[in-house]
Amino acid sequence: MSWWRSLLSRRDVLRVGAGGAAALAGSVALGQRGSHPASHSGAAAASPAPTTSAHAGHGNNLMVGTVNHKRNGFDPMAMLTDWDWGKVSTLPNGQTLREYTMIAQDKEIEIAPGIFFPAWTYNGRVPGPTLRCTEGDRLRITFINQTIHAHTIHFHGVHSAEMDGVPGAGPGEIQPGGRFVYEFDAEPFGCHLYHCHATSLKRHIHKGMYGAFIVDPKGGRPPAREFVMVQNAFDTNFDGANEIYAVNTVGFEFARRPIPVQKGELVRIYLINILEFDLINSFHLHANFFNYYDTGTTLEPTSRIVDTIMQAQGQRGILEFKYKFTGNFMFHPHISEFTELGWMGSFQVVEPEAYPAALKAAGVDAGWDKRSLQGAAGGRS
Ligand SMILES: [Cu+2]
Repeated sequence: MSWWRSLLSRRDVLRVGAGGAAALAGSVALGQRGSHPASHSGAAAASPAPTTSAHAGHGNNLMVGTVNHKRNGFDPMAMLTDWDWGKVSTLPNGQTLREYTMIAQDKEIEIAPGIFFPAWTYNGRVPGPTLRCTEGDRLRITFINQTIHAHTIHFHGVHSAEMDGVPGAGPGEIQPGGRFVYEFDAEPFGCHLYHCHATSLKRHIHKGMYGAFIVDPKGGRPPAREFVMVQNAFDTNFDGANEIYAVNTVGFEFARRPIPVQKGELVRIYLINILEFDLINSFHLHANFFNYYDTGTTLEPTSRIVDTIMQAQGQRGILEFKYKFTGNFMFHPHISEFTELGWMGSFQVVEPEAYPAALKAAGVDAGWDKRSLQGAAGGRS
């Protein structure tokens, strides 16, 4: 496998992943704008059929083939809403205790059709589980290292030095076969991040050891349809630059399967940038403007009515918007190269009566729909 990796440029990787056909993923993806992805076989939403080379160049194919989510053990669409609330109990002082288990595991994952990446993971997935809690909860995270490298978990937030998950503090790096229990109170509320902080830091991050850490304000946020999007990328030939870009790991996944939302409802996105090697990433929404809550630590927007925001490495924020019109609307970074290399998707905005069909087309069920509705009236558990 490795001989060709070293020969390929960033774009060539996608072409080979597309089965060697002339599937110019980026330009075709952009050319697809405005069309209905479910209307052509190569981009069928629920179960995209592998496209033959005869379809290449047709103009509606984002990439040939599809990713085997079952083999990966995770699905980027499911990841939008699969909050991990932990095992919940109450401490003698009345405080809510949430207990999580995080296991470091090595695993080969498919990040674009036919492109496999030897990842280092938390719980066998990239990004790791979306840990979610409420400000003031006591969090107890048991970390078990089942790999052959030393790892840690470093949480963004407020905690003691011993719980910082960096070499030289507390237990430092957790060695192969080792375990440690991180414990601290969740503060402040916001859209945070956790990641491995073992050395070399960039290696542990680009291999996939990170995830979302969402702390809700005590009073919750207004009810909304909520999604977590982790902007990530993969250096497939280990040359210190990324070849595949995505949200929630799989390139073009939300272009192949647009995310269903209803016209007029409040949509809230927890957006996290965990790129390695590239200094910034960005998020641009089509046919709409949004309010932005930088780091999510305020209940008032820090930017209003914007259509593009920029995030440096490790930056996070919350976006809120409503769609006025039905249709298929793209979102992508306003860094065209990243868009062409996989970081592009769309929302399928529908009238309420068309919503069940849109859920079906996206390959999700009523459970996904229920989990996506959060906030003060949402399903906090
Ligand atoms: Cu690590």
